[in-house]
Amino acid sequence: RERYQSHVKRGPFAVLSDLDISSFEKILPGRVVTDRDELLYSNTDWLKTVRGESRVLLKPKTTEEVSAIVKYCSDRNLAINPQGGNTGMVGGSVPVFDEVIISTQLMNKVISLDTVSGILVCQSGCILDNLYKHVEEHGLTMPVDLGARGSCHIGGNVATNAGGIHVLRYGSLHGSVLGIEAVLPDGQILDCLSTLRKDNTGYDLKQLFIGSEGTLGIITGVSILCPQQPQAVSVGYLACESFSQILEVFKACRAHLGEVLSAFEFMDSQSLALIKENMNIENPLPEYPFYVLVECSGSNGRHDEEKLMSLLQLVIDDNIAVDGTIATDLTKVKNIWRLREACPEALMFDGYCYKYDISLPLSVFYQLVEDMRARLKDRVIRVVAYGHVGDGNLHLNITAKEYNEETMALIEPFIYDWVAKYRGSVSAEHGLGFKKKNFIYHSKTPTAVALMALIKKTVDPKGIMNPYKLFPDELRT
Ligand code: FAD
Ligand code: 2HG
Ligand code: ZN
Repeated sequence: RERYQSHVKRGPFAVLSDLDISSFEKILPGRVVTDRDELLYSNTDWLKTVRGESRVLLKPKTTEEVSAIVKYCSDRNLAINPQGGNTGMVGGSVPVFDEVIISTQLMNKVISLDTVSGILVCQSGCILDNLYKHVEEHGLTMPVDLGARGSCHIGGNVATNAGGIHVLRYGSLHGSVLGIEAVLPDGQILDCLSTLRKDNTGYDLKQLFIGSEGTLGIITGVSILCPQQPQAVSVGYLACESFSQILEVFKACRAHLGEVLSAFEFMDSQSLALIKENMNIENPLPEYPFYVLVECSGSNGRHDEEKLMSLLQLVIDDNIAVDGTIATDLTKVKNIWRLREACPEALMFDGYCYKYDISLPLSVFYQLVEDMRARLKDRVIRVVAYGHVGDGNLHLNITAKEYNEETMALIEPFIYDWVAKYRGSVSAEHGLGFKKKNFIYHSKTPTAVALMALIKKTVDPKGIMNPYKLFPDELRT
């Protein structure tokens, strides 16, 4: 806490009183949490790197209840922290000081599913994995998928514009979310919960909420277009000698797998060492510098499998991959995905993790990792890189026994300057939250940031909605 408390000042908000607690009790009988243990969990982020000190956690069940508590907070000038599954990676999901936590965990109802159009309407607190199970019963799937699927909420996914493993196939949530219902910072309900594919009646307000990280209001309902569930999924796991070979494999996959290509992920050898050392997960292939995971899914399993087999043969014959294996049955497919999805958790066992989620042109993608290794030498335990290479999204993680000021000074702002030099993004998919907000200018122009601040000021003039997040310190309202 001390590390950042000295840099951030508490805003001019009211301090929670006993009267506030009893007023919340009247609106949400039995759903006002002041228990220390439960609060500690909601005050601490998944990575265990930031912690707030909120004294109350509210669990509404309906949009009207959210509206009533937000209106109360607005009238009292109490700051609010919207919270979904608390799996966010940039410190956005937990309070910085004593903000009132409003959790969507009891807003977990599916409202409707149109099985002809594939349009799902649900409350924002539905856990992503539960939505998968629900729509799969009707031959559909979700257009977003990520390792945190068992805990994250669809509202949190939308609020962060979560990317994940299937952006390559289904695009981002900006395309698949059709409507949003949100409670604005003064308690008004904004009903944009459209189920229309086409609606050009003025500004598309829902887009503002996608990726707004809880700063414009609390998303209470989501309408989302679900694709057809693939009949079969097969996965190829290949080894390469160099990063440029990975790019060649990607090119080959795009050319030869076409419409059945659904994910293209990479890991370097340090990632494989990480999961072996910290979670005892074995690499099924011998040691090589790089690995790629290619997923195919479509309506004809045998056809996809044949395509993947011939792709594997082609990349080996052309010397752009050195080894590989294919999995078609569910357990093997899951085991291969486990190699990639275990990485975030495995990092935690080292101690402290300096986490970076960046977009870069593929031509310089891995160069940053090498520059970082050369810069940090043996100051750290490891520098590992994996990510959604098919989307140009690198996850660069540096671990050490504990946080160190001098190490940090070697990493930042060097890494962000490097990214800005190549016109990359300092946050590809995790958002800015609390941890990255002061680097926004590395990826956005002053004019763009000023317009964002103007929108924030208009929607949330008191600045109560997730303060200290997304905007750089000097622009905080
Ligand atoms: P939270 O963590 O609770 O909140 C995240 C942000 O959204 C906060 O700013 C919060 O205030 C805001 N928020 C939450 N709910 C609402 C709401 N209803 N209304 C308004 N604001 C709200 N992210 C990716 O993009 N791609 C990945 O591949 C990916 N993989 C992950 C793997 C693991 C193991 C973990 C732990 C995380 C991963 N993440 C990934 C990060 C994280 O899961 C996503 O950002 C996720 O979408 C957050 O959802 P959540 O419900 O946990 O939201
Ligand atoms: C993933 O793709 C997540 O696994 C987490 O976005 C990334 O651990 C990370 O840095
Ligand atoms: Zn990711």
